[in-house]
Amino acid sequence: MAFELPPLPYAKDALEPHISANTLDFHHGKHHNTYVTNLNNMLENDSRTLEEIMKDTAGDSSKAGVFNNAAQVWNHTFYWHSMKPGGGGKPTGAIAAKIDEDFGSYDKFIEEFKTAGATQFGSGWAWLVLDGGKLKVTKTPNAECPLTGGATPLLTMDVWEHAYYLDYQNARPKYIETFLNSLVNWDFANENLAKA
Ligand code: MN3
Repeated sequence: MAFELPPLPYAKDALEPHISANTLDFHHGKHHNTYVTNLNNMLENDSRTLEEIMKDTAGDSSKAGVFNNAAQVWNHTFYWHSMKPGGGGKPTGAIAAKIDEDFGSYDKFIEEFKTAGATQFGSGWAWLVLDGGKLKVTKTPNAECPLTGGATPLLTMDVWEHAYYLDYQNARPKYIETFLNSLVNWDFANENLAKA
């Protein structure tokens, strides 16, 4: 079974002006697609799911290539769904109540998420996860994903330079601010929380 590049859940220009069609063209059409191609080149007739491959190979340096490509395929698909046209701002529903409960306030969550994204040195990801029944903000380097450590990802933000360089150059904090104010998809976080 070969893995396939999942289509974006919206049109390529749907996140403009915050994320350009040009960025999504490269990020989805080239970067994400390359991880799919690499993974298929490394695995032949593998019947495992992406999640199974990630859990089987995480932390095994002899399987780093397979892990990195599988996790990058998974993380990017999760990231596309973590944004939506007209997204951003305060959450509603169960996630809103749980944010107040576990972080103290929405503003406190925002502060932690911004800090995680801004302080992830080099390439990586900022996450909102459910871990041991509590919401937490975490960051991971490179391709790493909290699900291999037993947490349930609810939202993610790609902070690799290719996610924002064409639109924001080196201004990662401006991209993070825009992600939170104008893009984040709280419906997706609520769906993930409901399934957890
Ligand atoms: Mn990326």
